[in-house]
Amino acid sequence: MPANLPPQYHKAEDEFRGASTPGERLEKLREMYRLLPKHKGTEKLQSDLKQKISRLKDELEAAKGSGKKVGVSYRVPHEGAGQVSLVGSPNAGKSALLASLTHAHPEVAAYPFTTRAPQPGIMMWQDVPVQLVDLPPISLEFLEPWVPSIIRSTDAALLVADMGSDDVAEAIEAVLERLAATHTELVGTLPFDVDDEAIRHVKTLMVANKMDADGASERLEVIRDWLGPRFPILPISVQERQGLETLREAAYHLLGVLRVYTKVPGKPVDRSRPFTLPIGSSVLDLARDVHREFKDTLKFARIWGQGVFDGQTVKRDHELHDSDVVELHVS
Ligand SMILES: Nc1nc2c(ncn2[C@@H]2O[C@H](COP(=O)(O)OP(=O)(O)OP(=O)(O)O)[C@@H](O)[C@H]2O)c(=O)[nH]1
Ligand SMILES: [Mg+2]
Repeated sequence: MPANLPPQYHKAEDEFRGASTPGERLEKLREMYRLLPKHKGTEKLQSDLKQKISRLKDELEAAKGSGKKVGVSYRVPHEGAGQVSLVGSPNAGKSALLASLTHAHPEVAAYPFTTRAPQPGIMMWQDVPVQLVDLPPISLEFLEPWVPSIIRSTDAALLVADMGSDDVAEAIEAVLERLAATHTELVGTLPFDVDDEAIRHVKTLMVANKMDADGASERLEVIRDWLGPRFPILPISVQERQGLETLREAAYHLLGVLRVYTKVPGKPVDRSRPFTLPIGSSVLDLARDVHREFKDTLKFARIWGQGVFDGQTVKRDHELHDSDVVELHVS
């Protein structure tokens, strides 16, 4: 890669990587080509870009010609402390849930198969941003081919069930079966040992929505008997705004992370943005996230929080706890 490319080129490239539709990707590739200085040193890049543009154009043409969305694939760049997919049967209230927990404005409708593309939104739990991704529904007859790969690449899932429907059990079974057929297993607890590397286990909370509907409590009993051993189940009603605060917290805990605040020696704590790291992380792991070089230059840390006295000096391998304040001392 030639080093002297203009910053606008790198910006277009970043946008290309973040684009979620083939149309957007094509537009960004064309922009990159336009911005690329045309000289001997960029010849290889010019030809790569031209090839990519022509391949993508073919794909889009083929999709138009057959009237089908051929080659559509979506990627949702991860944001916040973790990404949680909204998975479930048609009409369960996934989009309504996204709309009530984030600032996103997905289409919500009283008929099934409303959502056609992934729609991300940021949900705050206290001061931690968690990314939710609304997805098209899954049923026995219908599964967008790109949906399992998004679910496999997220950190956790909410399995949204429609407690207003008499067919809720069959609908959930269909979701679980269709995903299992793609080696994607929704589970309440991640297995300790995985024999088959092809299988991706996704930590899941079941969200029993529409608890305001007639007959919902009876259906919940049936679902609890069946799936209670497999998933934690949280009853909610998006419509009545019941259980939503509990859900925010539960969704955060699904991620298996802790948050810590950093402090520069002699300065006040930076409470504007917590760092989030996997539970079990050490002071050294935090240092690595704060600055790439800190992993080599970190000498010790001082901590305010659980299991230490205020400002206690700790070593690099000290295990962090939620809400700790950490002052990193580097050489
Ligand atoms: N009674 C009741 N209706 C709800 C509740 N939550 C959502 N709905 C309604 O259920 C219908 C479907 O909601 P959506 O959010 O579009 O459902 P979805 O799961 O995104 O549907 P697809 O995009 O087709 O998969 C809408 O009419 C919502 O208003 C709830 O808690 N109670
Ligand atoms: Mg929807």
